[in-house]
Amino acid sequence: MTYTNVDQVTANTAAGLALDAVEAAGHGHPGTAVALAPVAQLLFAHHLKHNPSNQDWSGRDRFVLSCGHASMLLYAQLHLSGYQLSLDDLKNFRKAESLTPGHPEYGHTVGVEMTTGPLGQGIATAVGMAWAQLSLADRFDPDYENSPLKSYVYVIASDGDLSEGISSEASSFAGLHKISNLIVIYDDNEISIDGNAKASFNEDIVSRYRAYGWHAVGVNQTSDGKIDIQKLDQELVAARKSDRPTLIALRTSIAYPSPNMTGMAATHGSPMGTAEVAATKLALGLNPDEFFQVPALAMENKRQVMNRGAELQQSYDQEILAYQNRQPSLAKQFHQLGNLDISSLSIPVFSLDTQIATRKASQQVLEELAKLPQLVGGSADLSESNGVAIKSLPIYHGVNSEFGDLAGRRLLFGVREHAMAAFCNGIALSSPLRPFAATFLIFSDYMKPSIRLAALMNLPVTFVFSHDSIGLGEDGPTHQPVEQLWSLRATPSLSVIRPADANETAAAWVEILNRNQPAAIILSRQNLPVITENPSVRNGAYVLYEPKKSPQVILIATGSEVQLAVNAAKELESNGLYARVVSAPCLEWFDEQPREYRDAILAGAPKIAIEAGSPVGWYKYVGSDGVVLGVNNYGASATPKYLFEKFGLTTENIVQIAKQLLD
Ligand SMILES: Cc1ncc(C[n+]2csc(CCOP(=O)(O)OP(=O)(O)O)c2C)c(N)n1
Repeated sequence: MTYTNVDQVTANTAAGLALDAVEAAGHGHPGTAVALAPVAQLLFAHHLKHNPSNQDWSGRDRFVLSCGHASMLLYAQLHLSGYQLSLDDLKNFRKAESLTPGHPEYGHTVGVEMTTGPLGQGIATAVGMAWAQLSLADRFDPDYENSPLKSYVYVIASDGDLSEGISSEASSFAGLHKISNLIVIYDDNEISIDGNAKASFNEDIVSRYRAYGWHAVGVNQTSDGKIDIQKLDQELVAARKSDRPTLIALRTSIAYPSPNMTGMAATHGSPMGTAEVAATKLALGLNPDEFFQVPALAMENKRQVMNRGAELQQSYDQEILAYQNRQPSLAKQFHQLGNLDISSLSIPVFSLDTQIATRKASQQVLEELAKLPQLVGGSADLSESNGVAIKSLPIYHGVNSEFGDLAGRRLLFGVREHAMAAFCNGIALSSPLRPFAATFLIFSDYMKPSIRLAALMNLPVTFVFSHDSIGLGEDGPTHQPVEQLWSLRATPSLSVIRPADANETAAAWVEILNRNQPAAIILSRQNLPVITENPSVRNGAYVLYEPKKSPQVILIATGSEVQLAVNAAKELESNGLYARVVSAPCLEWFDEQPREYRDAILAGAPKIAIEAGSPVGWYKYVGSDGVVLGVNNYGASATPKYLFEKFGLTTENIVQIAKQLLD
């Protein structure tokens, strides 16, 4: 048993800090932070491989607090483990500009490995994190079982996390692939906001996880209602030896050891009040009259955890040296993963006037990009359709699979869009790999919460969405995206790129890789003529067709509608009317350009925007006197030709509207 008196006092101190911080803020979530303080202490002091003096140590284990509302659990633990998070930071819990916001924020607070709060995201993202670590060990160290490249991912998840559908998708995937370096502690406290969680969520979690193929065990409380820390400690050791992911269903009581409020849902999301806080502090062996107290033994914990961290990193450094001697060539490749270099690739160039769907062009580009060792990803059971059945990217089949390849880089996600997106976030969070996640654009809605988190954390995940409009045809309105483009464009920090043709598609991929930011590339199902050469996609929008005389009207279009705009401009010109065509593959990149550039392209003439999707956001570009040709309703099961005509997305209609506008 490793849990000492120092641990006990530190855990009690952490619980006291959580109580005081929530009380000082006047709001927050004390119950779980108080109850699970011993669990966090056990992890941070004895199980996690981490070094508080070097939070960026690439060999560290990851800890994900999936139930992000219990943020004080993490903040208190980080402080008491010696991370750069001061007592004053804890005193500013939930205050503006503090390092201790309501929910943990990645990139904002030292030691926070991902932004959590939307329940279920943490556990699903952790599956991707764990896979990335396993996969790197698989690929770059033949002795992967004992490789220093393999680290563990620990998660604390709540009833809410496991109720969310995404946890099922992700856990099923983790079980299938025996992602054995993933260890989830499920806080089985039977409480959620509406009261007893069993009233809404009553399945046998251990059986459920065993059915997924996990190593799943239950740990009961001790007879006096405490968390059985000794048993948990043993189960964590066993988990690391398991050849499967592990779930430990840990029986706890929310707010324990509060004398009057233990087990009460009221402690989930509200301060417990001064009297109960004082009583709970007494039960914790703390001075009820002292706030934010850190006894000497808790300071001793800080020293011990920091020393342990330094030693762990030292021995890791030696293991890495031994690995470099053992596998000099692989080690060199491994270390170079941090430098993404596309300069030696020959990105395909497509000849004018050939016909190719942008999803197919994208696949040709990806065949070349697969030479980048960083490229990993896959589709939610639509690999061929999405253009990501990349022949040069071997499929990952996992450990002990009858199918073989362990070092593969293309994942068959099955029909699990939401988990796929979170999984890719996890890869981007925990490794230098560059993940992509593919499906039909319409099903981006199934992934939206994870796309939002990718954008919020500014992760370089690329979402590949094919079948971009009514142009997909007979599959009908359930499959025809309408509002999805503007929904994605309304997501801050996400670049949405809808290329007009194959060459714009190639240029888009190059720009996506160079930018290292979240992006969605939107691709056509149907063939499109190649109409651009060397397009300025990186500027977001550019003049594709300039009439002989000063333009009287400006046509802005994206994707499959750009060809219609070009044809319309040519026809107008033959009628003595002059139209410029602006291809606008990425409005976010265009908005970043200097004002002079944007004005040079769009100012000075009335504008018509043409896009086979909802018109809502286009008025920003065409102004109130401009016209938007879009799709104002759901499509229908019919040929693309019929549908484009039905919605007025034709050369003839553009010509007519332009004439009306000029009249
Ligand atoms: C996706 C999502 N839905 C709803 C919420 C609001 N919410 C926060 S915590 C919670 C449930 C609390 O129960 P549990 O997960 O068991 O946490 P505990 O009370 O044990 O801390 C809910 C519904 C959320 N954060 N995320």
